[in-house]
Amino acid sequence: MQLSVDAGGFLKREGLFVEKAYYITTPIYYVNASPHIGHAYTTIVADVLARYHRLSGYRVFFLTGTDEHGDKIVEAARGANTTPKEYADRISAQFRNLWPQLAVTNDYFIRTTDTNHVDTVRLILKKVYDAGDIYFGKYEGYYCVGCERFYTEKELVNGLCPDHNAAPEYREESNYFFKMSKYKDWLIEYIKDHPDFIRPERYKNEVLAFLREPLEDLCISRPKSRLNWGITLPFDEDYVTYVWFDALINYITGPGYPDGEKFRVFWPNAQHLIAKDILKPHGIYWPTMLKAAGIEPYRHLNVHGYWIVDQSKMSKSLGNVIKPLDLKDTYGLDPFRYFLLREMVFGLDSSFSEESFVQRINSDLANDLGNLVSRTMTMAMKYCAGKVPEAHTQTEEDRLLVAAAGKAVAEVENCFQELTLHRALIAIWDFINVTNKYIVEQEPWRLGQDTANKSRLETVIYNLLESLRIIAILVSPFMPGSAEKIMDQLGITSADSQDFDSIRSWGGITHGKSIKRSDALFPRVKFEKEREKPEVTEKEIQPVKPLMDYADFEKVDLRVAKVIEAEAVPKSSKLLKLTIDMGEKRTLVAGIAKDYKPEDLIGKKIVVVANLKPTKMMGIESQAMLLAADTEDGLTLLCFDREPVTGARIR
Ligand code: ME8
Repeated sequence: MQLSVDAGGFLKREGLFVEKAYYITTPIYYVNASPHIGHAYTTIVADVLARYHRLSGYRVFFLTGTDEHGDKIVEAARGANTTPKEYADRISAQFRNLWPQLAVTNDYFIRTTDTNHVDTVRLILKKVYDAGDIYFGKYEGYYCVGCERFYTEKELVNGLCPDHNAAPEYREESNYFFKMSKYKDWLIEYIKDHPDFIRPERYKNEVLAFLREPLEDLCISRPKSRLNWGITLPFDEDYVTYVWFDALINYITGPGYPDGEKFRVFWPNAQHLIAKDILKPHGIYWPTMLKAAGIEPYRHLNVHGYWIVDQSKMSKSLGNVIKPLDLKDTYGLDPFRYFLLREMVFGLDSSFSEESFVQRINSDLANDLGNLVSRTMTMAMKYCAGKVPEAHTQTEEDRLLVAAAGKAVAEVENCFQELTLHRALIAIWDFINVTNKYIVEQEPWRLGQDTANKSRLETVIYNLLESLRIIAILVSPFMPGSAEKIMDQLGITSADSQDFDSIRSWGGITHGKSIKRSDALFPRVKFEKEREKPEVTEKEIQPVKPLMDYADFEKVDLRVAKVIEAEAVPKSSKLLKLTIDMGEKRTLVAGIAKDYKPEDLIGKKIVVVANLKPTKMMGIESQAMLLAADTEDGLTLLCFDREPVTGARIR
């Protein structure tokens, strides 16, 4: 697919004009505190959306940044014994430097102290003032500095701001007001005519509920005598504007309002992404401000829920603030991105727990995806000499695999339209599980035992490699690093198609391409608190009881056995099924799935008890028992100092 952008900024595919532009924004974050997991979540969701749209042939503009004016920045700077500007520079840099470390691909980073932004705010203020929608008046009311807005008495809960649980200040002063009330009826009609303007629906309903109450005009200024850390009004030098009338405008400064080429291309498909805390400014103030300034409303307001930690909001005083870099450094970037996207149902609150994070890494990533990649690559290297084999006649089982891939691609695309990103991951994992099952059912290791099965073996391996290609592209917006590692093993380079078009049909991986096997994608991890478990002390080790005669010991037949094949036992998180060679072939079922990956066992020489009566586990007959010892964190297999002979008796 040949994509190009013409001089007008419009996208062309193979010479044909297509206007596929996608503009995604995050809130611009306050610089009164360092970034935490909530900021990381919104920005990573925006990144996943940006990456997906790029892969789907859209021209994308992705904007994030920092919100630097207002009382609370002045307060924070005072607390840190510095000036607001120096303070804002410092914290803004923390945000700016964080994003590349989380693989966030924003196109622009805006600061409300940037001169182009200051100019745009003054331009809009002048426009709205000249149109008669800004007036000077007296105001008295309850003001919450945390929210940087006035509250009506009805909105307060027991006299406190519902968001900050703090008493607002009573303020009385003359200020400038934006005639927001004038646009109330227009906004209600607009929301009703555009049912997905605010989504998910629960937040649209919340905005409509706000609008059923009287809508007051919006106070947009502060006298410089009280606050000068803001943008001077173009029509009164003694006043500044700050926070909402300042901050919201960043969304049009970014792409270059009024006559920037990007503004013209991207604004019609502007997608704002926020959490529910700032629904009112985005759902009410912003569309009415745009209307007053003669600018079309944005396309969608996408609202997500809150990350809750230990059943409460994150706060410095509770000491439960989760820092994104700490998690990334401990568990890796892609697992962190995966967890955030998989765990939160978009629109609802979600509880953060490190324990469930670790569980997801071990089950979804190490077990399901990691094992699939390493088993497939091990077999492809072993049976196909490091090249993508040819696919021959497809069977019914193969057609089911192809159909499952098609279903996953269609579902993922649908989920991206609806923003149900956790469902997109579920759909991808359904396909991963189908592929794992395909391996178990097709038993490539059995096919590999007889050259008569060569063409069937090649077809199975081809299908597995093609499934991996599709999976890699599907997960790439979520876990770009891991997707790249899978593609690297598959020999897919930047010269090959890696977009969503290339996975709409089966067969994109080409026969003859060189492939390679690399280290495990997702090493298993331990939950921090588990790691802190005290060491096994000598006291806890069972004392040895001298009960057995030598003749009894002689009855136990211990042998050296070589692992030929290993696989997970379906529906069991503990058991692995091994095929061993100990002079004769045996099947052995062992509870070591938490400690060893199947592919790491192949070729290992272990110790087994060879003369126990066979027993059945999960329907599989186990014909020997392996020996292992406890370690601080799981089991370790008995092994040898020097290479023993397979089948040798242990004396
Ligand atoms: O409100 N869970 O900035 P802010 C999920 N400057 N997301 C969370 C979160 C949590 N616990 N906590 C914060 C402002 N967020 C204004 C915005 S925009 C024109 C001006 C995320 O630093 C979420 O995106 O308080 C939320 O909307 C935003 O951070 C608030 O960031």
